[in-house]
Amino acid sequence: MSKIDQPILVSFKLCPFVQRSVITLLHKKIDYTIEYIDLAKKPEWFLKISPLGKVPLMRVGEEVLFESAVINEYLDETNGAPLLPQDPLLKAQYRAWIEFSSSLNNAQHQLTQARREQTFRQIQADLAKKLAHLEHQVGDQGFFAGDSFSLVDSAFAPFLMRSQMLADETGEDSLEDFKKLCKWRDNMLSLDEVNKSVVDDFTELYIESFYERDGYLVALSQ
Ligand SMILES: N[C@@H](CCC(=O)N[C@@H](CS)C(=O)NCC(=O)O)C(=O)O
Repeated sequence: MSKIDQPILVSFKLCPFVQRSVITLLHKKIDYTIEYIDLAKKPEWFLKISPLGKVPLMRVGEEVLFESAVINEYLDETNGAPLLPQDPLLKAQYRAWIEFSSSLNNAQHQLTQARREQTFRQIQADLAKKLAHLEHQVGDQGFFAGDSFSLVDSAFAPFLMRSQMLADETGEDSLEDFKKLCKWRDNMLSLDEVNKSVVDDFTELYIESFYERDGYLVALSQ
């Protein structure tokens, strides 16, 4: 594929939604170009083509795609073996869990931003309820379902990766009561497409982002 035909992923280094698309691109061995922007200073050209002003955004020739779940389905449908089931009911359920994963990304982000202990603990308790639903749903072989990778795995892997980093940094692991989720996380973190889906200094950047915020997590880390 010539460089001109490659999809261009417009990105932000810390964004878990961007990371989902990178995982899918890597898993499917699709050549792509990545272009980072500063979300605090969104460039004019980006604002012109991004209806929500959010990343990821994917340029395919003259066309623009937005929303990570949609980008991932496009990548899936146009490259290799499908990562969603064919059965309409099962496929709808997978899509529902992909949507659910977004709420975990948001809760995790709020955890890193909470300033007061009370707010932090409330977000943590809400997150634990969501994780209990997920534990009930997820398979026991290190993938969302069965023994193979699906778009649900790319959707959750960024959350799982960050949960490990937060546990390492603070000593509090939001997944500790959930055996299958821990197994899923371990397996996701052993995959090349997951490990290579972030920049080399991602851990430092991620940890730095919540130290900059100086929220309750910082107190926990000390
Ligand atoms: N539902 C969107 C969420 C994307 C999203 O929230 N991206 C964040 C960065 S992680 C963003 O671009 N925020 C910029 C803003 O809201 O101004 C998706 O799945 O692509």
